[in-house]
Amino acid sequence: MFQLNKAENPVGSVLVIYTGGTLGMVYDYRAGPDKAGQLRPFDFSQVMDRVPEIQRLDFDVSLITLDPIIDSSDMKPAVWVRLAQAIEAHYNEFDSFVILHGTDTMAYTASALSFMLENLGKPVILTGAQLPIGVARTDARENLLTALEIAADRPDGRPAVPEVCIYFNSLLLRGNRAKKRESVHFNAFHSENYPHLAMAGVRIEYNRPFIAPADVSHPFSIHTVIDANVTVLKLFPGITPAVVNAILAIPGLRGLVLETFGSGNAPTDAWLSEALSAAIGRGLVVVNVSQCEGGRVTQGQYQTSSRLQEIGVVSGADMTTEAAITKLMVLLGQFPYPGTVAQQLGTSLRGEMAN
Ligand code: ASN
Repeated sequence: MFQLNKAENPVGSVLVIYTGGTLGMVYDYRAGPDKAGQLRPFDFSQVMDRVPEIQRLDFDVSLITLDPIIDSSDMKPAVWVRLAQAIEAHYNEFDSFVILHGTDTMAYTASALSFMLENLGKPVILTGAQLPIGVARTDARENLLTALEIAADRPDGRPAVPEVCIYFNSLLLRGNRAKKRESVHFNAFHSENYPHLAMAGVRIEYNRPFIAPADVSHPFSIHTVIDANVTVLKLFPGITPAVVNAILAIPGLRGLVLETFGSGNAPTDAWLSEALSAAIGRGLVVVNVSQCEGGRVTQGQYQTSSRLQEIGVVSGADMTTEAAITKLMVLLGQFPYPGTVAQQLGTSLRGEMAN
């Protein structure tokens, strides 16, 4: 562990967990076919020299680095487990946690952690950047400093946001409601179906009615068994039985996120509902989320979705695909029976869906 700031009279303490991502990358000019430079992860203790402002904060900041540091496109459930274990190991030592993460899969990690961390009473804020911290116009410095300030903020002596969140480009979003929507501009994340939890301008303005209170009814604990025998099936006009049947025949498959049209609609072809119904009968858990980012699945609103409801497809309401797939993985790791998984899947566990 590396101490980044030791405040004189610290008002709190934040543990930064560095996983990689563009924020800490450097251009490697030896790589790449045209020698134009390729971005690769870099040792963060040196990157920290780029943010001397950290030493002016009035709370303690420490750093641990996951080994190896990765581009977040290499993220795996095993790393989520290591992150959850790191938070658990240091839970009593620190008031809050900031995870530095690549943007590509940040919404998946934030969603997964929200389900893996049980009875969370402290802020866990993921952030990253679109440009490396060493680049003059970088967004990394603002994202990192504001994420730290929000993590450490304790109005009335209690953490301002005791949730798993993403902070990016002035907005604090609930982690399991966020989606990466932009790969070029700085506004990389949005949350279509849930309001932002805070906006950082001259002051940090919290959207208090939408922030979940700390859940301290039981001691903090973590789920570390993740079952990745899941997949996503995105429907499109013209999808063939061969495609659907091949997916449903994947050996060991236990969960399927079905990305449907509009408010949860699918083609009414008998072969499709028969194939899904047979798979559900064999114990596959199927959850219906919409390809639309806004709005929600309402099974039964149209004829084209009532059959899905009848055969036992779970309505994902307004969940993102990122939330649905990670929730499935965590629930399948916890419960052996498809019925229990399906029941939990259709219930809001961490504010990831409207009930
Ligand atoms: N490929 C990078 C990552 O997700 C993108 C980024 O961080 N902006 O690690």
